[in-house]
Amino acid sequence: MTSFPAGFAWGAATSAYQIEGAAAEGGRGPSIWDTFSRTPGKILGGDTGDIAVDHYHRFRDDIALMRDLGITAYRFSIAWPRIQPTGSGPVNERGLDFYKDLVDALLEAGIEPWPTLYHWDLPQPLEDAGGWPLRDTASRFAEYASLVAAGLGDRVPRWFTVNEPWCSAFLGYASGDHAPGRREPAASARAVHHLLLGHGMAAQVLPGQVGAAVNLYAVSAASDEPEDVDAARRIDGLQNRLFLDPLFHGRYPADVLADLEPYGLAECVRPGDMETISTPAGMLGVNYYSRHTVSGRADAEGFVATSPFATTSPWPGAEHVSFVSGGRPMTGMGWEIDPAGLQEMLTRVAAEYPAVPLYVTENGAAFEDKASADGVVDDPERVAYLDAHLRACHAAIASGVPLGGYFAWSLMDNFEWSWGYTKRFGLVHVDYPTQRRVPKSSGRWYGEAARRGGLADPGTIDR
Ligand code: IFM
Repeated sequence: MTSFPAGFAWGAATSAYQIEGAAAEGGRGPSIWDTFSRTPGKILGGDTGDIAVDHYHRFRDDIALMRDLGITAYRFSIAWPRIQPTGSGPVNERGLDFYKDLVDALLEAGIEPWPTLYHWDLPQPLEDAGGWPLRDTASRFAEYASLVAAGLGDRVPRWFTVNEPWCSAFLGYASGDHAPGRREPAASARAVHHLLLGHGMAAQVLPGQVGAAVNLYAVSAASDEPEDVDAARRIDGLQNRLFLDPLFHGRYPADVLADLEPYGLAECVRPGDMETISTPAGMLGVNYYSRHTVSGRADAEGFVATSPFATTSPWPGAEHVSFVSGGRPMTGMGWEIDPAGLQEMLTRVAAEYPAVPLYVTENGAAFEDKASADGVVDDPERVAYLDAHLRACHAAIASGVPLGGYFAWSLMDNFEWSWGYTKRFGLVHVDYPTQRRVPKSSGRWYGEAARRGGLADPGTIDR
């Protein structure tokens, strides 16, 4: 057996807007995702998170499902507009109570709660005031964090602040593929700084271990030609170093600052900001899905669909870069499957930003699941994906990387942003009309791995 260290967290992850539903219950205010998903042409099939998978009402069953599978840690997100319906002002007690009940039920089931404060659902009034490009949004986020800390700090030992700030900034404000759907590259550069600042300010008010959860990609140049090497530098800069360097070195990478010069990132930085952003926070969440293979040549052919409706680049200063095939098999999202890239990124982060406890806070795959009439899904491709990526984690740990846990994305099928309900990432199948949940083979496989604390050796029958 390939054994993981004792205490390794075997988790599953979700986020509020993707699963909760109950959009108008418990005093919740509207978020940018409510507005965006109700805008025609933004989401496949006109889907919204209004009902999602109704976790708001079914959370106790979902926790029982996790416990029965063998999952020992649950990463969920707290919806800011449930805690502060307008994004500022006093706490909405009914919203806080929902998360108190959720956390209490998790603890009772022996499952560790790993909340994330911001998984993209900015209260709409804060966007109306300017959104993340506005500096004040970082202060509002810190205020929200202190309300959550006061309400849940007695029972939650670890927190993630912002999830995938690359997506919030660049899909939200440059390409417009995500809420709030703005196509203003200069605003996206300002959003980067204020998301990081918000993280740092929140890290100063949250008790216990705190980290951001960043989406890292391994990046390769399509060839040794200088245009391709430069493309790889730019994409690695925007995707990885733009977030990691400020968090752990207290400075933006000079080459990326230069690339973003026309968009004014440097002008947002005030004295003390970089110290705040690099507040020793205690951990880092790594969300990993794939590798980017990139070319800067004008004749290169390639495309990565960040949304079914993508028209505009989410890469300010690197709009000319093409994303080309690396020749690997792909998931149902068209993302290349590259577990070696996970090992590469974990090893690199541990070397370049030493002594930071790491957690893989998301990893998983959408495939074309076929459910039988009773909702049973046999998904060997997802089992193989999880197995390969967990083995990459194990190899990283064996080489000295301080990796303390892994969270499969996602616990159950859910609202996949601009793809609506057409993409299924779950360990558990959800029949949307009835909301019936049935664990997939991958869910049972993952729960077994969690129970035994390791992976069966290849060739072992593991059912
Ligand atoms: O569903 C998303 C999640 O919200 C953030 N990380 C990537 C997942 C799959 O696209």
